[in-house]
Amino acid sequence: MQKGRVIQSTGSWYKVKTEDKIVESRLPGRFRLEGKEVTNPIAVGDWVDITINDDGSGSIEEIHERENYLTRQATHGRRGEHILVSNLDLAFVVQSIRKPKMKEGFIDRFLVTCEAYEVKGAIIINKLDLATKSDEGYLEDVQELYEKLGYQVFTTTAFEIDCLTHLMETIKGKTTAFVGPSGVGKTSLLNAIDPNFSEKVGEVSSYSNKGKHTTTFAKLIEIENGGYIVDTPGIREFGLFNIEPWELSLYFPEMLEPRQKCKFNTCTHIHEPGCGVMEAFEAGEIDPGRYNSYINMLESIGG
Ligand SMILES: Nc1nc2c(ncn2[C@@H]2O[C@H](COP(=O)(O)OP(=O)(O)O)[C@@H](O)[C@H]2O)c(=O)[nH]1
Ligand SMILES: [Mg+2]
Ligand SMILES: [Zn+2]
Repeated sequence: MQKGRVIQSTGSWYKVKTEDKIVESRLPGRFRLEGKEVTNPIAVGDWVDITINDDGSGSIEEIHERENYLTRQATHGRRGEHILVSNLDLAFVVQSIRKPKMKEGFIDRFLVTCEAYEVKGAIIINKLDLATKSDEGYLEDVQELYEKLGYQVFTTTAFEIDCLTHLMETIKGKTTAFVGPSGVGKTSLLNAIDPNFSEKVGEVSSYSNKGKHTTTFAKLIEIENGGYIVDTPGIREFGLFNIEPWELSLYFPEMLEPRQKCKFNTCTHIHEPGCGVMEAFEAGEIDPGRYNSYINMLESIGG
């Protein structure tokens, strides 16, 4: 038996990277019957044990327990969830200081999703070269706010390699994802991190065109310095899902302590009497922008 990691999947074949090679592997039928809530029993990112067949292909015998995983709702009328990727060490939300302007609501929504899925979240603010004198104070405030909450903040210019040293050290050897709206510089950053990145992504698209629905499966792209970056179309939809209104504040680190003082355990922290979160907000202990994001998210999930 050999241990390996699933780095690509088509739904019937899995590319498993072992210590010394990549083995095209299949999953014995019995696994398919097991997972009831998920549509894919094996996901990209999974650690598995395989045996090697006479023809050199692999058979997946065992799946190691997942540390975490991201899902989205299954498509094509199927019930349950589809696992996009598992065992993610760090997920970055990418924004740019200008062109397009930063959207803190996007950052907060992303971070809440990270908390809900137990994935470590971090922030990249790109296009630092476009920052004006008037942005300086703002950048400092943003950095301080999120770092105090436990999220690393990186400020980058994709075309200045010196700017990227810290980020590159951070992702080395890890499995990471980069999420963000179009135009903020994700592709530029990834190409700076690994000059062959676009080529490696290109492979997956042409591969996907051969089969149906394969684009919904993720791929782990091995980067030059060691580590993997997740490439999946579905990761853009990385959004709130299955979060109940009363639960939302569990995913705001700054609300964890204050919410324990709320009179009602289903408190949504907007109008209820005896609310510890509102008390903390009024005492200036919760950032108004974050509280505003909380209210917007609460409304979007019907709270
Ligand atoms: N000024 C500046 N432009 C950037 C930077 N990073 C990316 N861009 C530009 O922003 C545009 C969008 O970049 P791209 O990497 O395609 O963004 P993506 O949609 O997030 O993948 C392109 O014209 C890039 O050249 C940066 O750090 N500074
Ligand atoms: Mg891009
Ligand atoms: Zn409350």
